[in-house]
This record gives sequence, C-alpha cells and structure tokens, in this order.
Amino acid sequence: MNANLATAGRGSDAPDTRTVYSLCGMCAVRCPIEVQVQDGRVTWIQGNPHDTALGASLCAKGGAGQSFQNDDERPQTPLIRSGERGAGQWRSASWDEALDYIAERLQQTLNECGGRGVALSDRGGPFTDLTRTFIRSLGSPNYFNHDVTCASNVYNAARSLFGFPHSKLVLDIKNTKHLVLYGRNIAESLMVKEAKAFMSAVSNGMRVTYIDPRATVTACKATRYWQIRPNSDYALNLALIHEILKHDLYDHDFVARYVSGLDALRAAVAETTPEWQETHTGIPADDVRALVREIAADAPQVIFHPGWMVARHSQSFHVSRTALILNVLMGNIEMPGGCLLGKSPEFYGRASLKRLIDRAPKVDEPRVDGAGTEHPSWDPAIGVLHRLFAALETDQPYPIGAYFIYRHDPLTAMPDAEALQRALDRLKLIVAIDVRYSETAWYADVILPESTYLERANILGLTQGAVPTLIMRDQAVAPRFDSRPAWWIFREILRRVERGAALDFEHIEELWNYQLDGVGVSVDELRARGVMALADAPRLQERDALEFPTPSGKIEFDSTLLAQAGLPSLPPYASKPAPTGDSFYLLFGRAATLTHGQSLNNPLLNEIAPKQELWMHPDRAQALGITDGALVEITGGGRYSGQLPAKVTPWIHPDAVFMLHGYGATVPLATRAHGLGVADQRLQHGKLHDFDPAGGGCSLTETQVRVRPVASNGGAA
Ligand SMILES: Nc1nc2c(c(=O)[nH]1)N[C@H]1C(S)=C(S)[C@@H](COP(=O)(O)OP(=O)(O)OC[C@H]3O[C@@H](n4cnc5c(=O)[nH]c(N)nc54)[C@H](O)[C@@H]3O)O[C@H]1N2
Ligand SMILES: Nc1nc2c(c(=O)[nH]1)N[C@H]1C(S)=C(S)[C@@H](COP(=O)(O)OP(=O)(O)OC[C@H]3O[C@@H](n4cnc5c(=O)[nH]c(N)nc54)[C@H](O)[C@@H]3O)O[C@H]1N2
Ligand code: SF4
Ligand SMILES: [Mo]
Repeated sequence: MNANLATAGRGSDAPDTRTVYSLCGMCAVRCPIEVQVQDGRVTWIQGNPHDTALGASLCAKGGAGQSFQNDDERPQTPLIRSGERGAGQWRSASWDEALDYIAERLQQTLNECGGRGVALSDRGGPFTDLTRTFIRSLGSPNYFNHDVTCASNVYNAARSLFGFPHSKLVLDIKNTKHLVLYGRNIAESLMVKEAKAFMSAVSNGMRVTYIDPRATVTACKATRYWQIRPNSDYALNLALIHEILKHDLYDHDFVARYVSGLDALRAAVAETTPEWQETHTGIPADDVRALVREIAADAPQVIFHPGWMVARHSQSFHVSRTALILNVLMGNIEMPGGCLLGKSPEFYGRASLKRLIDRAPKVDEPRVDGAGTEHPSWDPAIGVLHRLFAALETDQPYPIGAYFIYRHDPLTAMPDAEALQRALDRLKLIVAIDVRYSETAWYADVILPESTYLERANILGLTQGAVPTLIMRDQAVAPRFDSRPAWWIFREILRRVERGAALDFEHIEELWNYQLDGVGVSVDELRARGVMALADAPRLQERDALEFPTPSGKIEFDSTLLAQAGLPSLPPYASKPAPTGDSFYLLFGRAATLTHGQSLNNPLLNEIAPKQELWMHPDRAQALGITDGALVEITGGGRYSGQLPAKVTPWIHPDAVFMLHGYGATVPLATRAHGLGVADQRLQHGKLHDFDPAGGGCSLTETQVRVRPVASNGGAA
C-alpha cells in the first residue's frame, strides 16, 4: 500500500476544506506553515501563527510552494539510468523494480566492502535521525551532511571553543544594541524569523556594523559598512581583540570564571594593532578604534555574528572562532541581547523525542574521512564530505562502493564539478533521492522521486532554541505523481537487504508514536498546531553554573582538540595575494527569491528571478576596457567558462568579482533553468580538495577567475 495515502485519506467524512500545519520545504530553514486545502488541492500557504516569532510571514520562495507542487517538470516515477552516467537516458521503473535494482547492487557492495563501503550525504537539519539510522543499519559510520560548503568551519570553531556546535548559540538579535555581521546577509540570505527580528531591532535603534567586500541589502540597513578586502576578516578580528585587551574592555569576571588560554590570546594579538590590520583589510585604523569604543559602551548587549555560510578560505575557521571569542570577551554568553544557550527538553524537565538510531546496532568502524580520529577537530557527527571524494579517488583508507544522496545536490553544492564527477565515476552505485532533477540526480544511476513537502509526512523533529520545540511536517495533499516519502523509501531499501529492524514501522503514525513515547504530547495534539514549545517561556541558566563540555570544562581559547590535531589555536594571519590584471577573487551569494540551484526552474520564481550579472569595480573594469552592461567572459582554469553582463559598481572591492549562485543548470528536462546563466561552482576549478584544515570547510572564495570583455560578435574584444 502507498503509505502516503494513508494520511491523505484521513477525514474522508470531513468537509472539503481543511487546514494542515506543516513545514515549508522551499529551503532548508523549514519555517512552520499553515496550509489551506480544498478538494484535495492546496489553495493557500502562510506562516503558522502558532509560531509567534514567525506569525503568518513567509518569504517569496515559501509563497511559491503551490507552483512547485503543480509543476510537472520533476521526476514522476523512479528512473533507472539506461545510458552512460550523465547522458540523460533513463527508463521509468516501478518502485519494486527500482528498489530491487538498488538492493542487488547495494548487497554487492556490502559483500565486497562491508557496511563501511556505503556512504550517505544529506542536507542536515532536524530530521537526520532517519538518514543516520539508515546508514547505521547498513553497518556504516559514513554519514555526511552538506556542511563542508556551508557551516562546518563555524560549527567546528564553536566546538573547539565551547565543546558544542554553533547551533547551540541562540543569537538574541531582537534585544541587542549592536550587531556585527561579517558578510551575514540577513536581509537577502533569508531566515524569515531572523530577518523579522533584525528589522524590528533596526527600527528600535540597534546599531549594525556590516562587513562585506560587497554592499548588500543588509549593508543598506547598517549604521556602518566596511568594504573589507576579501578573505581578510581574521586580521580585523585579531586587531579588535588587540584593542579590547589593551584597553581592558572585556568582562573580567566571566573570563576569569570560564575561560582558559587568555594569556595565549594576549600573546597572539600582541602585535595586531589597528594600523597593522589596515594594511591587510583596508579598513581605517581609527574606524576600528571607533567600533571598539561603541561596543565597549554597549556590552554585553553586543553580538559578533560568527557566520553561517563560512566555506570561504583557509582561515575561515579562525574568523568564526575569533568572532566567538569576541562574544566571550563581551561576556554576552547566556545574557539577554547576547548569545543565549540552546536548551534541551531535559533542562525544562521534559523528555526528548525517542531516537530511531538507538534501534540500530552500533558501528565500530572508523570513518572514511578520519573525522574524530585522525582529525580530532572535525566533528564526526557531520563529517567532512570532500574527504569522501578524496577516498573515492584512491580507495584509501578503504573502498566505498555505494553512495546515497538524499536532499543534497553535490554537483551544485561542491566546487569543481569536473573533479567531482571523476570521483563519482569510481562508484558502483549512486542513488539520488530528490523532488526534482538536480544536477546530481541527473548523474546518478537511480533517481527516486520523493513526494514534495506538501505531499508527504516526515519523521518528527525537535528544534533546539532557547525553548526546545517539537515540529511536524504533516501531509497536506496526496502526491500528484508516483512518489514516496523518505521514511518509506529508506525502510524499503533496508528491508530488501534484511536490515530493516530499526525502521520497521508500517505507518508514519506508528513511527511518530514511537518518537513521542514519554514526551507527554500526542500525535493529535501536535497535529492540531504543527509546532509545540516544550516550555511556556525561556529560562536562563544560572550565570555562575554554566557548563562547557570541552575536555577542560572551560571555554578553551587554547583548544585541546586543536592541539590534538597538531594545529595552532590562534595562528598568525596569513595574508592573501591581491589579484592583478584580469584576475579576481570570485565571490558569490544568494538572491532573496531563490534557493541555491533548486528554485530557478520553479515557474513563479523563475519569472521574478534577478538577472545574473558580474559585479566588478570601476577601476578594474576600466583597465580591462569593460563598461557597465557589457558582456564579459569568465574562466576559472578548467574547461568550463561562461558569459555574463558586467555590473560595474564601486560597491564591490576591487580585488573581487561577484555573481549569484544557483545558475548555469545543465539538465534539459528542467527547461526554465536549463542554460540560464553561469554556474559559479563550475568556475571553482581545482577547489574540491582545497580546505581549511581546522574546520574542514572548503576554500571557495580563494578561487581566482579571469575576466575579459567579449566583442559584440561573441569573440575576444
Ligand atoms: N559555489 C557555491 N557553492 C555553494 C554555495 C554557493 O553559494 N556557491 N552555497 C553553499 C551552501 S551555503 C549550501 S547550504 C549548499 C547547499 O547545497 P544543497 O544542500 O545541495 O542545496 P539545496 O538546493 O538546498 O538542496 C539540495 C537538493 O535537495 C532537493 N530537495 C529539496 N527539497 C527536497 C525534499 O523535500 N526531498 C528531497 N528528497 N529532496 C529535496 C533539491 O531539489 C536539491 O536538489 O551549497 C553550498 N555550495
Ligand atoms: N534567499 C535565500 N536565502 C537563503 C538561502 C538561499 O539559498 N536563498 N540559503 C540559506 C543558507 S543554506 C545559508 S548558508 C545562508 C547563507 O547566508 P550568508 O552567510 O549571509 O551567505 P551568502 O549570501 O552566501 O554570502 C553573504 C556575503 O558574504 C560576502 N563575502 C564573501 N567573501 C567575504 C569575506 O571575505 N568577508 C566578508 N566579510 N564577507 C564576504 C559576499 O560578498 C556575500 O555578500 O543563507 C540562507 N538563506
Ligand atoms: S525562509 Fe522562505 S523558503 Fe525557507 S522555509 Fe522559510 S518561507 Fe520557506
Ligand atoms: Mo548553507
């Protein structure tokens, strides 16, 4: 039976119109939503008002959910490759046929390589109990999330300092007086609740210092904008710390009580004066001093945002780490207007969701990427995905035969698609589970279409904020095509290789009841609201009884994990060369109306998608004979190149060019996105194995590209 339809059928005697509480799936933020359904069709989507910080608000992408569900340009049945990888020749298959095909090849890998020869990557987030359970059931430790090209540097930086990841810090933007942002483009790279809190704080007089080589919409909302030289923020932070220590502007009580390594910090910043940083960042020394005076007056209601997308350069980890150290020096940890600590249900005397993964036998094999063993500063909980691809190239430390890719598009998300494809070619089995034709799905052996977020239910999740909150993605309507929900797909694969015990549930309600056992909330109660906070109001921890799960129990400015990894906790700043002639650092970012590469083919969002342009500074453009609006060619050193109109503007640093990410798709069946614009990740030639050794994150913005004008006949000008 199609388990999807089990829930769609509920309430057959109910009126034609109903309200379903669920979670948006148009990006990975997963805002809670309220969905109106009439005669089995979605008629309206808005924010779930039971989430008071969100209210009815959604972003444009969230509003385009119906357009996504109604779109026929997505896989409508399982597909099995019938030509060469990537050639785009497929045959439709029934679910039984596709799952049997996968099981046979998976079993071969299990026989030849053992369980550890299977890997899985996904988009991370609150539902990974499912994918982790799947991979563990197969006897493999090789779960990866996408974070090497997103947050792994800030994640591991927080772990080296506090013993927990950055996601455990809840930035209390609404109540802060001064917010410092290093390229965190809150107004365009959206998280709706955060953007609302930001705008309300700006209206209430919060100061914002925005630091970015490029002036974004967030820069327009800031009190101060610094056009920093690309990849040099670490020098700035060392100078800020220098000034704060020199003038004794830090929270002595907090630091004395909780910090180890203050002397090491003092030594590391002894020479990093504001004048010194000016030579690296271009930010005037006096402006740095002015910021320090302001934040000292506003502390502890000051937040240095440690970043979100921080896969930028080989010292990105230390940009995030020093931003976190600045918060500690401000004494803002667990203070209103500062960095609150995320709380577990147990903190409020409640129970957590029961974990599926505990039903699968433990796995003792070492990870293929060495995270947590050879590389102690990389958290094995998220892994370091590019090391999987390195292992594929060499079969070291051991061979991998099968790769499951769920809700992840590495050929868009990882640098250098050419190199990545070569690594993927070594696999015996590639399975992509997606809701549309991603670049990676197109390169897979089997595409399994998951039902869209409006057409399925997920396992339950828990978000860890100042108040932990249960979240439910409930099914709003029946699937339009022959698709299935992920929990069903993973269960069916496991059953076929006789490892199905951990996911042996017949219906999603049965699975939900297992998860909710002991939580004191019923499925119906949660279904009636979609979100359920596990406490009435946030409670702060006692300030003198904070706990930090580092080896020393302190906030470690001198990190034990980094020492174990043989890496310095506070390395000197490594200056980066300034590109000259026709070379530039390639920067990238997001449009408020698009999600990575996944929404350019959405009928509505495609209509309102911004034109992709190449931002460049007038001085550099003029030297190359490039005028505003003129067509330019961009090359990254590999076979791939692209052409875009130039946007000549002083609002980008002369060392850099900038383009939006998510363009340049190659799948012909996604006709609206196909061939539109240039794929920044394909220009990141040679960057698949270039990363920050401390955090594992890729060094994407160290990519240098060459730019030249294109004559009106298309040739070189
Ligand atoms: N060059 C360059 N590289 C980048 C970035 C950049 O800006 N430039 N950004 C980086 C960042 S910050 C990130 S987070 C990553 C993002 O990289 P990804 O995580 O790969 O990106 P997404 O597009 O969010 O989602 C991946 C896939 O999930 C699919 N999907 C969406 N919803 C569902 C669903 O409900 N079920 C299933 N099964 N699949 C679904 C989408 O169709 C898409 O193919 O890329 C990173 N890489
Ligand atoms: N609309 C929309 N919103 C999204 C997403 C989406 O796809 N679409 N994706 C979500 C995801 S997964 C993420 S991770 C976040 C990312 O959110 P952000 O981290 O805010 O990321 P980006 O938009 O990638 O980059 C922001 C800025 O970093 C700047 N930058 C580049 N190099 C440097 C540097 O050396 N120093 C400094 N200070 N700045 C630099 C770029 O110029 C760019 O303007 O957005 C999330 N929100
Ligand atoms: S930020 Fe927008 S697209 Fe992302 S979950 Fe929220 S409403 Fe949906
Ligand atoms: Mo991200």
